[in-house]
Amino acid sequence: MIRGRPTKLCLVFATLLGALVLGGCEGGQSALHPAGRGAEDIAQLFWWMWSGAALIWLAVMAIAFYATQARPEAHSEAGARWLILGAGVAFPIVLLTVLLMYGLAMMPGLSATADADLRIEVAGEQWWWRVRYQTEEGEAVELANEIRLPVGRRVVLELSSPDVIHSFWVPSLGGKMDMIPGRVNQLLLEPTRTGVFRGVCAEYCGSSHALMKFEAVVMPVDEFDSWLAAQAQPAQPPQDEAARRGMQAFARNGCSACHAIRGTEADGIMGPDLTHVGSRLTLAAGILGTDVDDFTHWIAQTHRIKPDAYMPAFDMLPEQELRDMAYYLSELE
Ligand code: HEC
Ligand SMILES: [Cu+2]
Repeated sequence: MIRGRPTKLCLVFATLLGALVLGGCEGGQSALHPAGRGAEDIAQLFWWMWSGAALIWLAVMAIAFYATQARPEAHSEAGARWLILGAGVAFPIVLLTVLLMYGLAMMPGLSATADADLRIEVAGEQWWWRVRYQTEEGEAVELANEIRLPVGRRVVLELSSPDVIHSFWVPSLGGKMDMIPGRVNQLLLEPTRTGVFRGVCAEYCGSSHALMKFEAVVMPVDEFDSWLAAQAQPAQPPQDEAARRGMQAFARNGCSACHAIRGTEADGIMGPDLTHVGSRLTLAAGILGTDVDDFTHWIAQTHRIKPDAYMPAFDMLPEQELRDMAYYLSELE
């Protein structure tokens, strides 16, 4: 009676913990809800390993129960030796070899990057993602913190970094790959369904490492093509007086030293390309939305939002000037 209670408590606790942990796996950032070929393979490997571990755990518990409760008297030494040799040496060797083979056999498929339908360069910056598409006309389209992919196509990401090591990971779409200065690592993604999936930096890269996310948007092929064609266009000129004031303030305050807006004088390369920044899903690498308030907030409170970001905060500017710039940028769709 008394023996039973802690076991029951443990069970309840384990179930609750399990529910909590698995509950965190819902949504667009889950390796257990794969939306890409690589992620499917990896999830399958995970479930094999999980089920195997669960079975072995149950067997060990059963043997322990048998030896301590069901037949607590002394067991023969010969029997114990066989158990150790069989279950402790032979069984793990066989099982781990099988698992290793299974895992190794999976690797060529995950890293076959030769025949890609599309190549996208992605650089890990401190603390955002520079994304570059090479269009057929030869002009590069650059954007930030958003990677759009056509569903069902083999896309190879060419991953690099100008300074420190980052790690690129969209759990729902595929495996994780480091971005290492001086190298280009290739990662194959083959999305199998449309949707918006969350990506993160999975390697500590400095103070704002945790504020470095992005959206991977998987679209139907024709929608993807028209999206890319729209992104290749230069920025639309200001449509009204407030936007014109915003554009002038942008030039006057030196924003163009770091930011490019194709079709205008702004051609800085240190920060994100802002040509179509108003069309993006997030600002500042998944931290803010993209309405006028978000832009104003970012431009004035840069370091409150993202400590140590390589952009000066402009909180000394008059409110109206900030809002004009914010409005101008939010209209760049
Ligand atoms: C010294 C270079 C520098 C200057 C000057 C600068 N920025 Fe930035 N800006 C950056 C960097 C770097 C980032 C990326 C920060 C991050 O997310 O970590 C950034 C991000 C942004 C973003 C978010 C873009 C995105 O896609 O997430 C906006 C909007 C922006 N800057 C507007 C401005 C405006 C407006 C000015 C002028 C008032 C300005 N910046 C001046 C370097 C600069
Ligand atoms: Cu990083």
